[in-house]
Amino acid sequence: MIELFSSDTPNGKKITILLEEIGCEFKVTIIDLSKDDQFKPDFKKISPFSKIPVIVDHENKESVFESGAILIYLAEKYNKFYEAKDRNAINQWLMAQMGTIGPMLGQHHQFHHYNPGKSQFGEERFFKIAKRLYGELDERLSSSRYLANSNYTIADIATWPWIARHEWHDIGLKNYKNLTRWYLEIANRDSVIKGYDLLKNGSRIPKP
Ligand SMILES: N[C@@H](CCC(=O)N[C@@H](CS)C(=O)NCC(=O)O)C(=O)O
Repeated sequence: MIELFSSDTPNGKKITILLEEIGCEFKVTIIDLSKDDQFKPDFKKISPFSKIPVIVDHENKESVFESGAILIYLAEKYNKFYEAKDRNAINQWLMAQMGTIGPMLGQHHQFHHYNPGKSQFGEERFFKIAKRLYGELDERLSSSRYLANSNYTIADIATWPWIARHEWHDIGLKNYKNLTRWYLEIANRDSVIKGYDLLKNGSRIPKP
């Protein structure tokens, strides 16, 4: 059984979506970031930077932190969405999510969604970067069905929950037709619908 320590955020949803896709037994233990649960000593033992998500694999007692490492661990363990022959391409798109797409859209959330009016520089900078990312993803998806290649992989699973925050981004997802095609195709998967609803409170995927 896999235990996922998480919150209802894009990084958290990556993992519930993959777990639903794999169909393995799992349970979610909520780490309430608003109550600083992430700083509790027991959690810090498995999460050195006090961040969600983390998994514990109760079969072998291994724990894994960092969402990209968790996706790779689960995909390798269950041999799904990470085909050996495609790994070079999948790794590049997965690392682009981890190093660029997530951190930049995360900053856009901070300045544009959570703290508007506090820094004109921050708002403008990250709005511009987020818009550029939409364009770059749209361009990639004009020549490839999914991010890494023609198969749905952990690179898509890592990126999709960030685009699912499109209402916060205020960029107009529907103006990016390839990105919208990819977004909706993934949004219609049963496991994505279930994994998106991490808290099991009926949360529904926002459509463009
Ligand atoms: N690179 C990390 C980022 C994880 C991350 O930023 N988690 C946030 C929530 S999405 C968090 O736990 N923040 C709490 C904190 O930093 O105190 C990953 O992909 O796992």
